[in-house]
Amino acid sequence: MRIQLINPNTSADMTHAMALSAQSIALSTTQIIACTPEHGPKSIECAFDEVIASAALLDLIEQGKQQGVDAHIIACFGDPALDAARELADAPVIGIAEAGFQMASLIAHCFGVVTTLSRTLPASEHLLQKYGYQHKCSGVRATDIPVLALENIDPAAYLLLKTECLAAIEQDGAEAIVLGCAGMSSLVEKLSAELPVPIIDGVVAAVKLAESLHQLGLQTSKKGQYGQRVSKAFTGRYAHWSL
Ligand code: 2AL
Repeated sequence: MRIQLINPNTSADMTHAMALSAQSIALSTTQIIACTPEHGPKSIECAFDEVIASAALLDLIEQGKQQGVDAHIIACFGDPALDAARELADAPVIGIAEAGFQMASLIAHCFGVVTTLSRTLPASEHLLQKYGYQHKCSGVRATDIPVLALENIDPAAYLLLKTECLAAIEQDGAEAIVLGCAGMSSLVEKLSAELPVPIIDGVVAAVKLAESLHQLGLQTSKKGQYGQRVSKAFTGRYAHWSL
């Protein structure tokens, strides 16, 4: 099986780190094809970043489709352009936030989310609402650690992250924690060893969901919302999307 793992921000170091996590958990028969867009923000931390990153992300989905990959993963916790990517792709497209919520809800009565900047809290809350997981979520907490500071995280920032996870468990009643950034993928083992509840990284959750869907022969439904996009002309720099 070939899984296209897309980091929608332009930080190649972050792509490399999440690819290592993904490959370490994948079946030996699964190949992870990690990609980074050429154009866009170095990290995705607000709605503006997300919209700008989405165009390049969709180009990568199309590239993966041309290469015949068996699944696409959008490895950013805002699940940017997930619905649009599903319109484009035939193979399953999995967002790491939805994957994290799904896995957490199977092993815990309620889960907490611990994410990066406070300003991303409403975005995470909107996703929980959109996917129907609000009733399973004990709360979303921010660490105010910028996404790029997660690479080579310093001890003070790590302590902050662990402290918010503990607060989610002790104060909010979280029975599992979903990590709210793809950049936290490399920290899941250490956090799991140090905290008393399951810690879920959306990147590896997405890999395992992709493998399951592939083994079951399940593809994106092309009836209704994720059907072929509406055919029309696109102009200017988006002319390549004309259908
Ligand atoms: C993210 C993420 O996963 N990648 C990125 O650039 N920003 N998420 C976040 N909560 O800031």
